[in-house]
Amino acid sequence: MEDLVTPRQVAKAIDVSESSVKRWCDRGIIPSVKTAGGHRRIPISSVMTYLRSTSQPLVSPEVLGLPAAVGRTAWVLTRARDEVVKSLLAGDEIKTRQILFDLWLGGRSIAVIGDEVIAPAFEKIGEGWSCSEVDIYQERRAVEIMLRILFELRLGTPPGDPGRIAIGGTTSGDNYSLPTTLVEVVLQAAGWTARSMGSSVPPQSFAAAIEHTQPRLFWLSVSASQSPEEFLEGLALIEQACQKTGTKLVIGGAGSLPMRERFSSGVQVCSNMGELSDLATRLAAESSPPAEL
Ligand code: B12
Repeated sequence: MEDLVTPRQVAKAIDVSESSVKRWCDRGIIPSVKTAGGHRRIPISSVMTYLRSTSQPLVSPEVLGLPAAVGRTAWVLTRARDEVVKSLLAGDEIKTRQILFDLWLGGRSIAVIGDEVIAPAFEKIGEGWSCSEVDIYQERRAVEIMLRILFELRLGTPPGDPGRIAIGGTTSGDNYSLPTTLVEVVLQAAGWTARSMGSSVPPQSFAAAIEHTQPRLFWLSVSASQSPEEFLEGLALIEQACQKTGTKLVIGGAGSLPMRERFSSGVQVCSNMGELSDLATRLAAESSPPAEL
């Protein structure tokens, strides 16, 4: 997917005149930038925000680098999940992308898509793997496909507030990349500048990242089952760094469940992306300057 597109491309994609698109750009209805030569260029994220807010049909999605059928189907979440399982197991990236973009362009939030389609779809794939109905390569390929689509969805969200930084990832021994990437996209969609540091990062290194970056929020995604003693020892280092920098520490993921009772009161536990998104919105409102009367 291209990051910037021309008014002509947008006009073709939504079947309106180029001059209408240029007028919307000039009025700020579709935020755009100008090249050195004075030509308007539109970030894909602006086009997506416009489409989501107006429900304007996407007539030629391929002009914006999206699969030809995007924007044509209104999905029920449970059916979308079943179709995502099928398309992921078949390695059909185009179909998977189409379903997720349809949901998103249809107004579903990334948090809802994550909680109600992506996580349950992978749960099904995990069940298939544990009873040998799904081959390892199918599971690994499904993760790679989903990561690419999440990055594309992130491109579709406006850049976050540079003063509202969030970083996070998974600690040593936890090789799961999908949940931490999903957290990044959910926070980005809530207006944060969010960057996942990836998976299996030693706690000492996370502490260093927190001190260098001074984020407002730090997240830990815990999927792999961990030795509680080892995890809590690492967590203490991360908490210390968060206390120094005034960073909110958020933990989520199934692997954190057995240890939750032992977290200190400074740790905010979230069960899913919906809760995280609500928390991120609340924190953002606390840090915003008061509205002028
Ligand atoms: C893909 C996968 C892997 C891949 C991951 C690859 C990658 N690059 O990410 C790899 C190959 C690493 C893997 C390895 C293993 N896996 Co595995 N894996 C999965 C699978 C199929 C999907 C996980 C996933 O990405 N889900 C998608 C995400 C988005 O959903 P989610 O994790 O449920 O997250 C949601 C919430 O938990 C929450 N959340 C998660 N993180 C956070 C963070 C924050 C801040 C917040 C707010 C919320 C939040 O929000 C999300 C959306 O609702 C699961 C199946 C399942 N049920 O989850 C098995 C599963 C977790 N794996 C399992 C097992 C057994 C293993 C291995 C031990 C296998 C082995 N013998 O080697 C190893 C352990 C690896 C390790 N120590 O890191 C079991 C765990 C059983 C158990 N109860 O312990 C499962 C459940 C499969 C099964 N049915 O048996 N796995």
